[in-house]
Amino acid sequence: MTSTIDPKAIGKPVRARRHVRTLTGYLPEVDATGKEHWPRGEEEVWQAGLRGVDQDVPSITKSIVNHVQTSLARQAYNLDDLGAYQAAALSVRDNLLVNWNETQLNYTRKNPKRAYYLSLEFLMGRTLDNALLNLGLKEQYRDGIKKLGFSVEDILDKERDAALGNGGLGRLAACYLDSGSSTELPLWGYGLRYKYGIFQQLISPEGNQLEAPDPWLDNQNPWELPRLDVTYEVRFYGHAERLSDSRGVWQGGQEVLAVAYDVMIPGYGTKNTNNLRLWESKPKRGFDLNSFNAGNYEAAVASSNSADAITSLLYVPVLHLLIEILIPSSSIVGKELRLKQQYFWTAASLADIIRRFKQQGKPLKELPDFVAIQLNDTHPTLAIPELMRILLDEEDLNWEQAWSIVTNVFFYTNHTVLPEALEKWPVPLIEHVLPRHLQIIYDITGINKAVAPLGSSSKVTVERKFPGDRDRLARMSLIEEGQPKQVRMAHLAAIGSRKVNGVAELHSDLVRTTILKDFVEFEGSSKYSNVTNGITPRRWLDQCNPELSDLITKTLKLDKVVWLKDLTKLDGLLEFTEDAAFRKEWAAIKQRNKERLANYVQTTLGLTVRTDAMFDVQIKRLHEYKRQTLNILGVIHRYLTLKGQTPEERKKANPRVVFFAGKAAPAYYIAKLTIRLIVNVARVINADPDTKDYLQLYFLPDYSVSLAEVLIPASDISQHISTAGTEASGTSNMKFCLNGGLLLGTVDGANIEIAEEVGESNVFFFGHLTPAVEDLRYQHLYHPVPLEEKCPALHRVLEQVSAGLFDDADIYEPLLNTIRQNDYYLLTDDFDSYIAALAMVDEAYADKEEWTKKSIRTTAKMGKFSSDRAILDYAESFWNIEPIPVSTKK
Ligand code: NBG
Repeated sequence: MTSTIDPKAIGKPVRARRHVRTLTGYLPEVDATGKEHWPRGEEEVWQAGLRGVDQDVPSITKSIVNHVQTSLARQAYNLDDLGAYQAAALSVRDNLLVNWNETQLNYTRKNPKRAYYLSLEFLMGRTLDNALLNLGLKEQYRDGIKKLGFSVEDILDKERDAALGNGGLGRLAACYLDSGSSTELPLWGYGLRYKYGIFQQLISPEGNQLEAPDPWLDNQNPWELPRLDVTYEVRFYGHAERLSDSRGVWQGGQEVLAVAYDVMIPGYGTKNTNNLRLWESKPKRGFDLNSFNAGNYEAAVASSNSADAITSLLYVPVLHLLIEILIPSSSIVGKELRLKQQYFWTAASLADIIRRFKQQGKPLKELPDFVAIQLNDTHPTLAIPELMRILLDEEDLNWEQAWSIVTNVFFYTNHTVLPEALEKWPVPLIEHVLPRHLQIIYDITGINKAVAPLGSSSKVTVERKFPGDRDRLARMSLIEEGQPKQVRMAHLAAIGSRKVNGVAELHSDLVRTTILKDFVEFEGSSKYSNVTNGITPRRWLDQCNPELSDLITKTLKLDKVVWLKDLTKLDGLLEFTEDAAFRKEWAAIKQRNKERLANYVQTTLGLTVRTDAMFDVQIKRLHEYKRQTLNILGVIHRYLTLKGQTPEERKKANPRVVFFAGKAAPAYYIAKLTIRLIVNVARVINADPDTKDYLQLYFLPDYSVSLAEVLIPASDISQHISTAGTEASGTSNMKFCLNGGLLLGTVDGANIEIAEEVGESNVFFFGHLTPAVEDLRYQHLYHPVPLEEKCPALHRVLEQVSAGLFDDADIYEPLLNTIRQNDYYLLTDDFDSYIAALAMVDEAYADKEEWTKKSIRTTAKMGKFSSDRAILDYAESFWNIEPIPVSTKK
């Protein structure tokens, strides 16, 4: 490493980017008459060798058998379900690749503006069933697989979930990719190929959550295509020097390689098949030969270890506060790794995007006409200073040119207003890992002079617009003062983007009026808008609830493709609410889905669930703001009430089975205590002969997309009970409602818009509203009322837990104290209305016919929540891209 700079190299890339041309992006040569030339060899021979998509059962079985024979090197004698899954998957992948190739070639030919979705998480779940649906080959494969002596259900069950995400944010990204392809948009995803997905959750005999790694790639992954020739070098550490006001140079440090893996994303009812490109990190050199020769083996492999580490683990976010309190030492290492992940991924993705753009030979100032990049939360925000660095330091643009390109390319979606979840990075850490980016961040913030970027073309700065308002400047700065100083990523993302949006109406309002209020006042409100989240009805209705899908198709008398691509068609179900025969079929399907879930619980956990009771479900990440604690305390309340009744009185009760599932961040102590409480309450309740006919409780371990696919269609009622103003949107609420489950919730996130669509008489709302929350918190702090006065019912429940009714008398005190003391999430304020809402649910459920009508009305009015609508909204209002259909000829 040296600090000497060769003057000739100033302003030039330190080294030309290594790029080996990829298999995509080639166009045939044309002669003067416009006729295309076959690039090599005899065209007829090539054409005869090219395959299309298999359509008939014999071609499909032939392809599967070929893969058994050659890809797996196995035979009919020694093929098990897993082998059959792999062979079937490989044959499906062949078909996907045919469409993938055609789609990419078509994009290259038409050269449209493209959009890129940068997400650190893609929670894809299983692929095979979805690929078959989207290819329109479900029946053919079912027949073919049967002829080969296997059952399609058993084979589908062999696939492991691709669980490269924590929850809603990652699943949303997966739904958006499905919709991007289905609506034929030129949209690619960029993410990381984690070696381990979200941890596997085990529950110990005491009820503790244990975490085990999820080595999802152990049995090869047929859904990805390694592109070992698509690689980029990514630098960390080293030193940066300024060469002028805006330009600089960054050298030295560590370089690692990013290697591309492509995942095919087929559209539904179209050939369009987009790409999800996931990066894997690799050491640039396998090991350092000098150290090796010197006998220092450990140092020799050290660099290789740290390069590999970048994409090995999916990070599980937890309240920053808690990390620091609970694991002070490990947080430093963890934080640096997470920062490296974010930069590694954004740098590789940008290099790839710029390379593809430059292949067209257009000047960089046209980048915003061809490229839109969506930042999924603040995780990819480093893309903003990274693109500045490329444009300034490598491409010789001046600050105004570069900033104008950047602020027209990026779009930022915010997914939370919880202050503790807003990303901040310590300045010293960024300085250490990304020294040049820190300089650029300081330049963007105007080196404390103003918030409008240094030399910004508009020349309007906060200082000029609000002269002397120093508080405002401090609030808006990208740098938060403190020990240490921190970079506020949400501010950087907002100031560097063309549009900013929240994910539901209420949430977007809160973004505009709280966390980014100053920016709205500075830049105007038109930049700050809303796109309500959506879900793909293919996976979340047709695949997970095939019987309901068939009934809908039959009833609407429409081709399935039509309503699955235009979900507002569900509206047509409304006229059947009064049709008793239809209601009977509708209710019978719900019942069979409940039996399917009971069967799952029986086979996986060995527990017998009664299916003649109401199924009440809360499944989501464990978090205080989502208030699983409120739910379990409500269950205890119900239990105590039942216990206090005579057997005759109990007979009037509405039997209920309550399901929970969800993972807690490994370091999130309070959330883990909630799991423990649920598990131990279940143990007591399910064994109590007095009550077990009226109340059962299950915590289903290892929540996943696949588990959700079994749980959601089986629910009568689901709970979305976050403290008002805390849940940005929620997306499982949409999935339950689409499957005819009713919603019990607070006036929060997308619950509000669901109620607007389905009508308030079809949802069960309770709890305080968002504007009241701050006042209530203030009251808790400064005018606390003893719990026994404020909420005697809740007081009684807490007393019983403290007294050891569910064992572990002292264990739960820290959890109970969060309620007795600050009660930040307002359980004491909402408990009574929650219990009243549960009673209303019981009452409504007693009238089964009326309940089924509500269920039908709910499904019928879910058209708005298709992710097709959402993605088209992004495409039209933000990215300015259009559908580019591949010709429909097969
Ligand atoms: C989550 C919100 C959910 C929302 C999803 C998808 C984060 C940071 N946010 O309410 O908590 O549905 O994003 O937008 O994971």
